Amino acid sequence: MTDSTRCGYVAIVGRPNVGKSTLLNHILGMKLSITSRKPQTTRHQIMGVKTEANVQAIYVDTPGIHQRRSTAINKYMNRAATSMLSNDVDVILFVAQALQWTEEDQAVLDKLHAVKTPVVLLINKIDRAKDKDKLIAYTAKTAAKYNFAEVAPVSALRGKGIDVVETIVARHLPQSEFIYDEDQLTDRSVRFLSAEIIREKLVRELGQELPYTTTVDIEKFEEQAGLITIHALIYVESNGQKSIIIGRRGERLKSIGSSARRDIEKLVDNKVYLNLWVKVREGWSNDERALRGLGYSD
Ligand SMILES: Nc1nc2c(ncn2[C@@H]2O[C@H](COP(=O)(O)OP(=O)(O)OP(=O)(O)O)[C@@H](O)[C@H]2O)c(=O)[nH]1
Ligand SMILES: [Mg+2]
Repeated sequence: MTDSTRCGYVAIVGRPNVGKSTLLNHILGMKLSITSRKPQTTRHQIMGVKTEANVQAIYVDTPGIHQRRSTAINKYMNRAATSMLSNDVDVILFVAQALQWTEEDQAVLDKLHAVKTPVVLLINKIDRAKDKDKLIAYTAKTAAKYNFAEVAPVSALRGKGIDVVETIVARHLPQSEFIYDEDQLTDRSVRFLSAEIIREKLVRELGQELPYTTTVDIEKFEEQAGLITIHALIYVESNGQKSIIIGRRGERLKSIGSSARRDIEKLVDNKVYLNLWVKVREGWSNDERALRGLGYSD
């Protein structure tokens, strides 16, 4: 068994919004990590295991490494991502976006200079790059910025080039017994994933600034007679934010609730009753203690 199987850890890193979580979901063939058009959607490390034939790849999606704010939650997110660079991983997937190179991309790349792990450059969103000559030039220029082990153009959204990524990953995994059971997909609980789904709907529904000041805490998660009852608290930092989320006659909260419920039902394959409350907790996102109580602890 040990000489024929390969198993190891794969970190997915990059600046916010380049498509890291979309990539993980496509590889796993399920929606595990939440995604949105807004940067800084992922806040925690999310582990997803893909076992196929004699290869088990343990992917870890990370928050986009950024330099925008220095509040406690932003520091937590950057720590959650950069700790994967010093951890014992077997290969790092560095994701960049086709035809875009920003200071934030450069800052992530600078951190990679300190690691010895092989780094694979993935140029994502190639479906958006209509000018192929420009894409080729961009790829060559980006590939020359670092001693990458390999380079692959992909579209995480359309599933292009993902099989190539998996082949590259397998090549970098050591011969080892599987660490997880073959049918295990993640180490995250359904409770955690449900809170994430609610947060995804919030991020998708709300304006640019508000998602940073909201978080979701599951108060009750109970299964009884074929029904899962979930009571979730949405924390915000002011009354103004609370009324934005609730919306006119409660309509926004209702629509957030029903789309979250539908996704949670798919995840748990069960009927779900979801109850959402919005609560003001001033300054939670810049308060280390409050953050720990809300599940932001490393
Ligand atoms: N056109 C196109 N859009 C993509 C592709 N991959 C991701 N996206 C979109 O890019 C946006 C960001 O995707 P995410 O997967 O949330 O990005 P992320 O890197 O995980 O972002 P953070 O968690 O904020 O760091 C979403 O709107 C995705 O649908 C792609 O291959 N093509
Ligand atoms: Mg993400």
